Formats: sequence, structure tokens, C-alpha cells
Amino acid sequence: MERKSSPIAFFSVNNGDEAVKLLRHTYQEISMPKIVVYSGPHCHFCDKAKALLKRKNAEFEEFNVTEDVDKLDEMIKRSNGRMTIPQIFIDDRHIGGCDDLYALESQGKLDELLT
Ligand SMILES: N[C@@H](CCC(=O)N[C@@H](CS)C(=O)NCC(=O)O)C(=O)O
Repeated sequence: MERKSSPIAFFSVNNGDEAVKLLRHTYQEISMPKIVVYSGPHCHFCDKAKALLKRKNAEFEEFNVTEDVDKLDEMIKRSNGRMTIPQIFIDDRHIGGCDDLYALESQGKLDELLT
């Protein structure tokens, strides 16, 4: 499963608590799934999908495909021809659109994909 790569950080800390805090933060960064949302403006389904991800404290990268034709092509290819927005990917797994994301949530399957 692909995870976000994290740059190696060099830091100095004053005490153990600070070191633990920094290590925990770094671990969380590394273990977070990589989420991509292809979206556009004035899109109710995009807003609704992003609201659910935000409620879950899931960070995501967002591409406005109405302003970026390369990203639009990428979205269509990655989603096997689907052209509606949003299209959502978690760790390169194609989730689908807003309804698909909410369906995973109501089946109790979303949290495991986000951790
Ligand atoms: N069922 C889809 C609906 C998505 C949808 O209809 N999105 C609109 C924008 S809010 C869209 O892409 N419309 C263009 C089209 O239908 O071709 C989902 O849950 O994501």
C-alpha cells in the first residue's frame, strides 16, 4: 500500500517530551493514507465529499479539474472513464464519487481506509 513519503527531518530537542511529540507527529504523517480529490468549483457533491473527509480529520490533496486539463485527463484515466466530479482516491484505490464515499461510510468501511 502506497503511503505518503516524508522527508527526513533533522532537529534538536530540549527534552524527552518534545522528542516524543515530534516522533509521534512524524509517525502520523508517514502512516497517513494519500488521498486525492479531483474536484471543481460550485460542486455540491465535491463539497459534501470533502466535508466528510474533513470530519474524519483526513488530509487530502485537491485538484480543480475545471482549470487543469492535464489533471482532468489524469482523473478520467484513473477512474476508468468517469467524468463526474468529485473522483476520490485513497492510496491509489479508486473510491469513486461522493455517493461512493458515503456508501463506504455507512457500511463502516471508510475508517479502515483512512487509518
Ligand atoms: N453520483 C455522483 C454525482 C456527481 C455529479 O453529478 N457531479 C456533478 C458536479 S456537482 C458533475 O460532475 N456533473 C457533470 C456531469 O454530470 O457530467 C457523486 O456522488 O459523486
